[in-house]
Amino acid sequence: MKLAKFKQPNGLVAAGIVEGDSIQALDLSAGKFEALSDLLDAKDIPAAVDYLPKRDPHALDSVQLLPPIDRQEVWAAGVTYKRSQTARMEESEAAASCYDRVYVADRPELFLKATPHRVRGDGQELRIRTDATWNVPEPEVTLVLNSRMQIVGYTIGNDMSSRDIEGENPLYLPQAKVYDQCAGLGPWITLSSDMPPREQMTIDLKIERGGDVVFEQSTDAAQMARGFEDLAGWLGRDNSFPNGAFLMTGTGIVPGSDFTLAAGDVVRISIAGIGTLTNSIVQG
Ligand code: DO4
Ligand code: MG
Repeated sequence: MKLAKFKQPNGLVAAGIVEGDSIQALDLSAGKFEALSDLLDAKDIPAAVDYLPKRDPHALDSVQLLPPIDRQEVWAAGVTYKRSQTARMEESEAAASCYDRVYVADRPELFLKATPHRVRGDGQELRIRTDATWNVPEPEVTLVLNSRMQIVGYTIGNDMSSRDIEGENPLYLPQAKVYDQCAGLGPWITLSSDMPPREQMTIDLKIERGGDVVFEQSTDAAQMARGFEDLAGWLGRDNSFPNGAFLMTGTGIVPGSDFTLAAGDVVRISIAGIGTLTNSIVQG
């Protein structure tokens, strides 16, 4: 089952269920849910969705999808793949040992990535900071956690990052990672029961510039050095999430050091079991 947020042709925002090429708005109020995050907190989400009245279907390509978030915080894990460890160590000689140590440490790197207003969905623009010169998208399997820190679903995350700022000093990480339009989420949430096993969760990143593909690479979630449950467990330690949370699980794809994103680029991230998140890039 795939759950989304979208703008209906009448302009009203709704939660919806995606089936094939169509989407149907759900009447959340019939289940006394105020928002999609409440539905994601239900004990039995498929049963709750079955119970909710549904409106007439719309063709998916005729509606504007929105990021499937309302009140949750977005967190992210770092240096969970070997490729990320290597890339960070190249970025900053001074901080190399931090990245080297965290890759093998019991405690993972976790950071607050975004609040809802900084997030964009499929078809919306993501941004490069005006003061950054070396930028990349980070394609990440993203866990959808309920308030009990259970993994109820998965979506695609783009952890936009300014490598020059992060490389200058690791203490600048929040500025390299958190700013307006810094996070992509979507196009929807696939419930956990409908996801393929982790070894089959392929992750593909494609970056287009002026109609040409300028970067393309694939990996899969089995390359991760940590488990999804383990990351969710660390996030929930001494930390409560009454509205649930999203947790980006780190990138296994980092373009070479000579590559930077540019305004006008189109970033497509595909993850097996979910779909494709497409965002165009702006700066300033
Ligand atoms: O330590 C910096 C952040 C790393 C990160 O975002 C990642 O590995 O995905
Ligand atoms: Mg990342």
